[in-house]
Amino acid sequence: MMHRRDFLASGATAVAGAWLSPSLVRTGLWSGQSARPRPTPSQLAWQQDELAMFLHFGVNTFTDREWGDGTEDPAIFAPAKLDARQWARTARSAGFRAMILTAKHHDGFCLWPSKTTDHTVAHSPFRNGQGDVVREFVDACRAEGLRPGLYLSPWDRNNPAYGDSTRYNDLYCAQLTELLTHYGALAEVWFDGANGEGPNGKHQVYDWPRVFGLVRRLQPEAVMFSDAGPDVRWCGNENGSAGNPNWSTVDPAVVPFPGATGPAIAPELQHGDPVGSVWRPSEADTSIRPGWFNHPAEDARVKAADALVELYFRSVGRNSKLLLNVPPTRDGLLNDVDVSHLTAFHERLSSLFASDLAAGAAPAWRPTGATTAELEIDLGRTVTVGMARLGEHIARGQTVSRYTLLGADTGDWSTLSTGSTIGYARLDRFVPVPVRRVKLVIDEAAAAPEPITVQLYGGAG
Ligand code: FUL
Repeated sequence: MMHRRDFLASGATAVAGAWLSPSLVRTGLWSGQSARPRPTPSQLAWQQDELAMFLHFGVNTFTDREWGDGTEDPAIFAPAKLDARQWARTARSAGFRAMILTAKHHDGFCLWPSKTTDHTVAHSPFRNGQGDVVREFVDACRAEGLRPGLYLSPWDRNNPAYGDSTRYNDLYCAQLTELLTHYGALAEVWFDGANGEGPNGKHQVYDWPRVFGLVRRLQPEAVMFSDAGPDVRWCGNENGSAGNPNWSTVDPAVVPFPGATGPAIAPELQHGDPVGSVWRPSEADTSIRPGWFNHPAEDARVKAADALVELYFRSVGRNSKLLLNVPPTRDGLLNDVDVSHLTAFHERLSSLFASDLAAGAAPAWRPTGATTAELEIDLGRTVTVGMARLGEHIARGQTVSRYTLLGADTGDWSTLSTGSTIGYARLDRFVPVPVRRVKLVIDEAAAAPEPITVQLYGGAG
């Protein structure tokens, strides 16, 4: 199996923190506030989802593999109890706002009755060959108030056209057109950079401008995910950890196409670029299980609530969005173990964030220089604080690069936490302390900072 993503992840570890030391202001590279990139309404809505569920499902579910080789017989695809409403109900009740289904993985098997190939559900026993998993998926999403997204693997190990670049690009665009025109509005289209073409002589040159243009034309509201965006970027690893710092701006020239490799890629994906010219926030994807597809042998290795809460802090809590994979079983249902861990995860988050101790207080915002500021909150009473959620008003861009959070009861200020970027959300946990006043100092920013939202919680929980 190819490990391009592991390779990138190791690079990311090595450079973490590289952005922290030099003074961002002293670089003199900052452009004015008005020139800084901002999100489109679709990018903003995407980030506000916070949690999306990924569903890896297909012939691999039946062969117990992670990467099918394309020789699978469609007859093996027989999810007798498939219930997409159960997927969507589980997602919604666990606090997820979007879901993304693998309409086609690297094995080339299409979960919808594509006219472009026979390697589809139409040639499987599922609903006697009359079924359409993509249809059931989007209908279930809409019924439960979730925003649907689709994954269509560019790498296709089944299709004979693969490697005959023009022919396959036509076919890939035809498949994409089916997905973009038959199933209503999609919130996200997911392009995987994985490619293990190997020694069979098939090397495909993708036409990414054409692919991206097609999505933009047919579904202008959908965001496109890939290593290279154009709308949202991979976070650079598959363990769901966003970078720290994590800018939502990037230099588009550094990651020119999905699947590009090289030493500059991993740091750009993990950290973004404070002077990047485009808004391309990071999405952190990982699986609730060791594998992306459901393998019964991994039932005892499903991430429990504690691990999921940590994941939330490493992704959403670092200005990213979490795309958590919860793969359906051969029956076509989410496994009870996965469902119970998601329920416990949701209960933990609900109790941690149940009561904002700063609610109702009137924060005082004071610029202290061109790129520095302070915000002070008088809570009017002493409360024990162990956690903070900070947020920039990202509709107007992202600016903060270094901050200090302080608290005081009756005496002097003491430091509660320090950090680098804030962006959409920054979650800090610290030893719970009694405070009456809280002060957020913006020590450094890429442009004049705007008032920050500060929410305070007891923590521990
Ligand atoms: C990778 C793929 O190779 C995995 O199978 C999975 O789909 C993951 C989300 O992306 O690149």
